[in-house]
Amino acid sequence: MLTGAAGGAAPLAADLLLCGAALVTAGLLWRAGGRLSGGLRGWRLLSLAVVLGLGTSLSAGLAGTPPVRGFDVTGQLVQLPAALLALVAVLTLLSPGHLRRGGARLATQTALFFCASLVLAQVLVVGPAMRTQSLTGVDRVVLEVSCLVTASVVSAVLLLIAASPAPRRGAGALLLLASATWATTHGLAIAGEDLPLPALGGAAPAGELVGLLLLCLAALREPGAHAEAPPTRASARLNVVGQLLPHLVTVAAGVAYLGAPLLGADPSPAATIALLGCLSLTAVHRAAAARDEHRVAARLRRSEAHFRSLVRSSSDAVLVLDSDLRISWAAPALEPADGPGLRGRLLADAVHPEDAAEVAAWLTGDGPDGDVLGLRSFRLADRSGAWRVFEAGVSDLRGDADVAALVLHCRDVTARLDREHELRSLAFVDPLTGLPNRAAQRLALAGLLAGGDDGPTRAALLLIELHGLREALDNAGSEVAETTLAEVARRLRATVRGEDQVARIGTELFSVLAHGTGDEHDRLAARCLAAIEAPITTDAGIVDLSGVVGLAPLDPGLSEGQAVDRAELAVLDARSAGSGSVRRYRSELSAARDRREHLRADLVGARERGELTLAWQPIVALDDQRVTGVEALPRWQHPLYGEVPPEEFLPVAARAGLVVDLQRWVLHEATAAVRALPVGDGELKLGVDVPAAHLAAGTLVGDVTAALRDSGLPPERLVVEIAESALEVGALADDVTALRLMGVHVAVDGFGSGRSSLPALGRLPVDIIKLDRGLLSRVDRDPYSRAVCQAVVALAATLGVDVVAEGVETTSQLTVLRALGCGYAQGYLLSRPLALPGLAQLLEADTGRLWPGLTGRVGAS
Ligand code: G
Ligand code: MN
Repeated sequence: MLTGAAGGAAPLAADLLLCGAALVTAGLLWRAGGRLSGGLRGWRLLSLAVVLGLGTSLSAGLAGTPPVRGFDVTGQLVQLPAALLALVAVLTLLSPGHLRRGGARLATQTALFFCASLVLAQVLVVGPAMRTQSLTGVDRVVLEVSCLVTASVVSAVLLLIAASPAPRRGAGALLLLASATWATTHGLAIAGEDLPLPALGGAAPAGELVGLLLLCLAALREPGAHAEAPPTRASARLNVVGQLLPHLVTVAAGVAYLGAPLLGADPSPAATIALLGCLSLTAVHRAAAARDEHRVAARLRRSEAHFRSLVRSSSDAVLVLDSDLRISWAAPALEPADGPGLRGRLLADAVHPEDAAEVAAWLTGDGPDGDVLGLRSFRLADRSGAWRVFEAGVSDLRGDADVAALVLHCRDVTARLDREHELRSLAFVDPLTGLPNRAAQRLALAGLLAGGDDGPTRAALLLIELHGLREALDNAGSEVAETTLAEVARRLRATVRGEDQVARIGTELFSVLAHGTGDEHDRLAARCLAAIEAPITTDAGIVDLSGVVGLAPLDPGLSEGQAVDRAELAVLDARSAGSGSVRRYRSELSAARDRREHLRADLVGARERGELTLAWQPIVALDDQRVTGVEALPRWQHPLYGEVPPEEFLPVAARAGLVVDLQRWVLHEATAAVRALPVGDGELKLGVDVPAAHLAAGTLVGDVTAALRDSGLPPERLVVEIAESALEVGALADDVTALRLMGVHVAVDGFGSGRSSLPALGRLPVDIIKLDRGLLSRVDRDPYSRAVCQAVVALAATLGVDVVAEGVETTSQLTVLRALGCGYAQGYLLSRPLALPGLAQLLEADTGRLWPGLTGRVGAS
């Protein structure tokens, strides 16, 4: 390893440098070995080999071996152990798995390299050495062995490139360079004698140094634990170089062998044998390679067949398109049985003509970057020529050099679309009756309206509301109700014309889209009612239904929503007219509804805007003709509609949730006003209506208390007037009792207007009865009314309850009431509701007396 040159300062420096370099190299190699996990310790053996080479060279140098240029048997011998150790080290680095996989090809390739190296060694080193130094005996043997070992080391290193994990090939290549440098330096040292090169003296240490440097680099390139990383482009290239090298070296060997005679040297027999070995190994290598290629080709064919059969059997049919969007391959599932196949056709020509443009646009890239993206559907003809719908996704493999195609993965979705269509049609059917449902009715209606005016025959929308179904359900159960509904559907269907649509659009609501002229619709509506009202026989007995019909002609220009709205208004109108009614839509219905809606909107803030006032109607005691009480009546002066009566706006307020607010205002305003009235003995009572909605809100007691507290009006002067129907609600009795305990009087308002019964009178928690206007209207002419009034008055007297007659309009009514013994009266005959100043004036005039004869005088004065 060392130059072995002793004496002189320069060679000593070179030796020292080499020693240092060898030690550093050994250290790096040792460290590289440490990075390997497991048993592989090749790098450490290599490190030992370097140290061993250095040691033997040093000891040989110290022993005083003369510095000989040319073959030095001792020098060769001392280096042999280190070289053998290096061989073992490199072999240890090889991966057995890769060696096995390399098979015969790797073996012959390595043997070829070995033989070619031997030829080169024979021709370039042994030949000249023999010629110039005429070596014999032991020297010759040592030289040959030395050549063999060197060739073995270099061949083993070549194996390291060909048969080790990809990441280690880089280190292997550097190792190969190092070993080649070492072998060349070695060869030059032996054969150099013969060469006329003066610079050779310095070449040996330089070569050694370069070799060590390459070893260092190889140690640094050792990938350690990352040896299993996937191959890179560089490692693949090294693999090719590794396979080519044996052949290149063989060529070099052949050239050297043939060129030697030209230089006047005969190749040795050993060289000839080695060259023949090379030639035969080349043949063997070719055979091994051919066998491998055959095996690979067969495997490729098998896997291709495997994937082809997978594609064939997959339900996802594949189309492969070339760059012109021409079909270069189509899965058999897509190919029609006869006619022109798909292959070779443009996809846009093969699909349904209506889909062609979209497909072409898609495949020419409508993605953001001109990419072909997403799913598209198109139709392709099947074997029988029928169009089937395919949903296709695309893989753009045009950038992949091996494929260079667009691959469409198509799925036949025809069956799914059929199913969806079926489902969609289910969504338009009422499952119970089989009639079209609301959605279908809307569609048909929209269709009719879009059809425009068809002259004198104009369609109409009939809404038919069933009455009595709920009772049937409660009495006989859902099965009977369902049978009944199905029967109604059948009858209605049989009643209308063929082109008319009967639909069930609600639980108890049917609709008919009827064609025909004006009064035909009315007759149809009557026939529908008759069909419903005919008794329906079920398992549970006979079901009697009735109903109402709302009818809205489909005037031109109506929207679908407006038509339905009109028919609904007509139904409401028919409903209020009672079962068995048919009502046509009239514009007044819309006007009334619009008015309700306007009132509802305008009621908010009406009080703040000062539109609400109170009117006061006196109540007169019939015995002394004095005003003993007054009823405060809310009035709404609407800016557009004028005076709106409470009968109209109270229900609106109830629906808008404004009742409590309104009532609080009435209570406060009325109590304060009455408190301020200049009434001498303060006997005047104040009546205030309390609607059912206020009672239901549960705030009545609190509201009354607050009003009395704020105004200072004594509770006994307040009369809360509650409708008879509201009083009967048991849950509210507590509030009424509480009011009476406070001292507030409670009156039943409008007694005798509805379902009043005399026996109930005793149970109502009241101290005043206000006889209804309706009952009084005929009291002077109808003995029956008079008898009822008489009975009420008599009963009230027994119970200790006062009776006020409401709505007294004639003197004869008044006369009768007096005769019956009724205590109090209120009505237009005595006084219309007055504004507060009018009331105050009335109370002052005639010392509070009010009578028909006097009224004239009040008005006159
Ligand atoms: O039952 P109630 O107290 O709510 O009745 C009061 C309503 O009756 C008030 O709106 C009032 O204008 C009205 N009214 C009062 N006296 C008469 C009358 O003599 N004839 C008619 N038709 N209505 C009256
Ligand atoms: Mn009243």
